[in-house]
Amino acid sequence: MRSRALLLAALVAAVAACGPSGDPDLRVVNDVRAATPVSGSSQVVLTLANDGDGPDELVGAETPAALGVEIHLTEIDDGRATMAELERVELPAGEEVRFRPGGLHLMLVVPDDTVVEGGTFELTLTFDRSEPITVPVEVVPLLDLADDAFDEDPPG
Ligand SMILES: [Cu+2]
Repeated sequence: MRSRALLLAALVAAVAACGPSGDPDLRVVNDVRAATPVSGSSQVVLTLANDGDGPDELVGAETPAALGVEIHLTEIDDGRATMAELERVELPAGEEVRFRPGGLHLMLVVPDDTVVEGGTFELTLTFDRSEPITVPVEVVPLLDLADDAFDEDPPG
């Protein structure tokens, strides 16, 4: 009976050690830019790469320069653009995820007066598994972000 209990303990330990395999290794690829605000909000453009061998998820973002930061996905429905708010975004191992106008993007809600053309502020990204990443963000005219918008890449 004693060896049976030991075997059971070993099995429980083995199952407990079973999480997602591999470790994520996240990196912000490009300079992060935000658009000058339009009707009380501002879109943030960035690309996140996961160079690791395990998955992660973006679960939130915050900045002292706005009331809040939401993760949005723009969808074209009947020729009309609508935005849905997402709770989290998967960052698969070995892949890059782009946040840009017309697709997946981060949106500053009620940006303050530092979010003006030529201004900069800090943005902190939080993840399910990795440590938070803080990056400087440059504010540029919305049209300067248009090159990135509405391309053929499927979002996420
Ligand atoms: Cu949005």
